[in-house]
Amino acid sequence: MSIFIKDELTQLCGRDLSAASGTEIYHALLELIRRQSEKRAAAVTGRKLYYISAEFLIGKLLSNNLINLGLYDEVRSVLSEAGHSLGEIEEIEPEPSLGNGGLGRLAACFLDSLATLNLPGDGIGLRYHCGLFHQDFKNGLQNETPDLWLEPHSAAQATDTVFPVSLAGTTYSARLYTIPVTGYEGRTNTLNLFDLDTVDTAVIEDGISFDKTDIARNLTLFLYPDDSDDNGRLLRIYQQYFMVSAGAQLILKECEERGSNYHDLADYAAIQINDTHPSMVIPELIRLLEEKGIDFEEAVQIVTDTCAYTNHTILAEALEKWPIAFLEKVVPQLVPVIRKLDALARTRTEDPSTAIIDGQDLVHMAHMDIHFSHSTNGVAALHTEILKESELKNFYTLYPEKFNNKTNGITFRRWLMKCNPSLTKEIEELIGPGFRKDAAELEKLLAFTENEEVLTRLGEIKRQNKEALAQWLKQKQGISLQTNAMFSIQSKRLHEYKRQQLNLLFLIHQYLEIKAGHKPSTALVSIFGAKAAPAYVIAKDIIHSLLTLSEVISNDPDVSPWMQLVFVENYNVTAAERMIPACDLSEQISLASKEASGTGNMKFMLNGALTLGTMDGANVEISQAVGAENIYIFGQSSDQVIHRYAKGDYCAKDWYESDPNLKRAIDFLTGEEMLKYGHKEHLERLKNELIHKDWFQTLPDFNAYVVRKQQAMADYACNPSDWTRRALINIAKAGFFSSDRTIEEYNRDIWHLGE
Ligand code: 26Q
Repeated sequence: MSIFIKDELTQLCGRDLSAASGTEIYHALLELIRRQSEKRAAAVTGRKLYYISAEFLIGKLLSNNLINLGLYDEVRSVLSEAGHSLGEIEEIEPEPSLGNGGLGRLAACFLDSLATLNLPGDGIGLRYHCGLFHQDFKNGLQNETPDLWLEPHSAAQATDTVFPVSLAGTTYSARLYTIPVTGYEGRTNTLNLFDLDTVDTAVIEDGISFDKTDIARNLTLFLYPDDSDDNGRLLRIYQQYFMVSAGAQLILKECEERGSNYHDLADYAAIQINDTHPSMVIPELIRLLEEKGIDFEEAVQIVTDTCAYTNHTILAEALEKWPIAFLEKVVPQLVPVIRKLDALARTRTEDPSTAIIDGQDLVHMAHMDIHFSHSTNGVAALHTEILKESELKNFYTLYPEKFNNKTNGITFRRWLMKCNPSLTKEIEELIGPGFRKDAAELEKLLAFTENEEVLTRLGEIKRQNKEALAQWLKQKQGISLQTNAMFSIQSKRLHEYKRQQLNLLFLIHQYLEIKAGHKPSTALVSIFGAKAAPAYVIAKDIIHSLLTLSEVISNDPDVSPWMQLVFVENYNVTAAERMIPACDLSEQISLASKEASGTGNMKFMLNGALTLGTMDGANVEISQAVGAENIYIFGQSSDQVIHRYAKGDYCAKDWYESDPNLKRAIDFLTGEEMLKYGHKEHLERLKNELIHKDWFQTLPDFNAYVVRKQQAMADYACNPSDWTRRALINIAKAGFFSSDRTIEEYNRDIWHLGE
């Protein structure tokens, strides 16, 4: 086989591999992967899934595709014979950061699992020219620059397929681009991304700003354009409709080609709507079916039978509500359909809280989804319960049969096999290769929890992964990590509900304790990775406070041997793959009830970290899986939080004034040590926010967090072998959190693919 791979690569490079440049080899590998994956494209019979999403945070594809196609080891050895390393070639590949965080990464994991399980399921999305902004730190502040990831040799290949899309009365051509999605020893599916030929990066001005009104040139320029003004909000509607209209036309075309007469569309297609960003697919499909001669009532039934909706958040500000005037401007052709759907929904209930168009003429996208799809799911058990019992209670009363839970999962190909090869190899030596396709087999590792040799080797793997992270950070940011310390990592989007500020307050407390002569049980390296939305002021203040504290610590010789605070710049999928295998303590400290699921929590667990977390999202299921002694849970319960909100009497200042440690930590934000390195404006604003608002109840959980984290540090220091034993239990119990399991459940309960 090697010989063929070598010949094919050499031929694709047009020269001897040892003479070829890294870039030439990279381009040859892209083509090799395309050819090999085409061989695994399989015919579709029965129902096919279309996973429609504004985000696909796919990350680098090269190594993952090679692993899935079974070519990784061969390509690596062919390259090394020719004096190249796969790692070096991987560096050349730009990361497609076509998502913000959890929701986009989930879509990417789902595509991997669909193809691995040999299920027919394609993605539909947008080919953004710039993914999520690139972050760097200047003067202790986040600085954003465009992420121009597209290059002529991208994995996304242009096709001749174009669909007309009418935006504000002008017809545009949506061109289809495709990225092959390889499954692990499975079939190849397709990620379909739409774009406009006229989009032009030249309209980008300073940083990431641009003329938001020049639709022909800016439509797909940016993922998630700043929506702090009306033009930004309008642009989101333009993008969303462009995606769903082209997507709906693609779906109808493919189903027709396979024999559908449209009346039977639901036998050919299942459409999963990933949060409300693609919700206009419902009225758009109805409109298109009506154009084909199907009457409104039947079109509504067909679309309801075809579509299903996933909710990813209960934060009120993230639930999309569009002024009908905005829709009138951008998509006037949809407004009559939406009005008819609103009228139809009103015949089913008199409850005004479930209306599609409310008294202020706002269109509630989630409401349209729930009325006119056959399934609504949450993404973790607790989240689904909260939807049913509070956020969407009135809908649950109306349609109890539509509601179901699908606890999120992650693909073990990327989040174990690709990112942690040494752990993967060790696992395979212990329990054989079966876990690669059946994650539940990881439970076999439980046979080794008392085996000291195994525990020693696992400890050694963790140590090496820490060294590897240290090397990478040294080269990337010039930082020297202290590796003989406990590594705690909090990496996720920066948001007040995720409470990076709670971690900040702990670190200040710890700093002050050390200054007061109380040495901790272990040295602690606290690592953060997080991007703040460019217009999110307090989130940026939290970043600034962390960066400033990092300076205070590293410049204080009394403290720096015991503590290090490191902020990884430009956290993305590639960075996550480096950080997660090196983690001891996974920080999942959101305010209970606010994190729908979390998926980072699963990645850390799988790589042998113990979780320090609240009873929120999938942490609840993780704690059930591993047992109370193998996780560090703290803080208020979701019921307590929900009651506190309902009573409306939370007063942060009372907590600040009654707990001297808490007061001391908050006051430190604007003390002389911080002001020496930081900016008063930012530090003061965060301090005031914490004392006078603290919307996400950081203060009531402070004390419990400090106690639990110090307990974890003591356990880590006093009994390293027992720590590793508990890490092994976490790995063994991670099987449930494979996205293969999640996809099997979606298929069993909602999609019924191939039938
Ligand atoms: C809404 C309105 C206007 C503009 C933008 C938005 C918007 C954009 C992105 C709303 C939400 C998002 C992204 C949400 C997200 O990533 N949610 C995460 O989904 C994960 C996968 O289910 C969960 O694990 C996380 O808990 C959840 O936060």
